[in-house]
Amino acid sequence: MLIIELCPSVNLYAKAELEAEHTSQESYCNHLATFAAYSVMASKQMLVIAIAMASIAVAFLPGLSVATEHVVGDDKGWGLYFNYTAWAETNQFVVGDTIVFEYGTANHNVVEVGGPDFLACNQPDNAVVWTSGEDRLALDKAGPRWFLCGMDQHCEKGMRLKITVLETAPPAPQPKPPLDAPPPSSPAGKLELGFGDAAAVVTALAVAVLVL
Ligand SMILES: [Cu+2]
Repeated sequence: MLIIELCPSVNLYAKAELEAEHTSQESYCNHLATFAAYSVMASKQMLVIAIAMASIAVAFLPGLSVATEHVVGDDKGWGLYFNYTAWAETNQFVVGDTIVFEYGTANHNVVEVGGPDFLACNQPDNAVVWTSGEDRLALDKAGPRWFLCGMDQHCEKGMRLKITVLETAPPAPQPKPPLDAPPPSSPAGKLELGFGDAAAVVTALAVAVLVL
């Protein structure tokens, strides 16, 4: 009981264990000091591993692509009085993405057409038509695709959408270097440098943590 009262920060399980093993306060304190040292060492090792894993994930992040689901017209959905040309410009469509048309089925549908029919708001007899009100279309190949609403004069009123599907997502724009900066290295060199930097950061952090 005396030991428990002396060291209130030790958890109950540890207290019971220590009380069973140690009869003197000196013995107990030595044990506690060893225990604390091991704990600190273990937590440092865990931290180093966590930092290394996070750094590796960040280094490889630009190479990973995540499929995006584009809701056409965002919260406005597929309807009249919306600028789908402007909407398409704010989205980047990549093979593997999905576009979703959401609309009331009483008033609208989705018709996929070719370029000339798109321009003329013409719906050919063999055109593919979607009518579910929540049509999910997989963007499975690169290139342009054209969609319009086949009801009434909705296409003429702006209910048409052209998108261009890219094979792969273009690299994220890099911040402009200052004017007196040296010219950028080749793409291959850049890639090596990027990975080297990540490795250097991991090493530096690991050393810093171990020194602490
Ligand atoms: Cu319509």
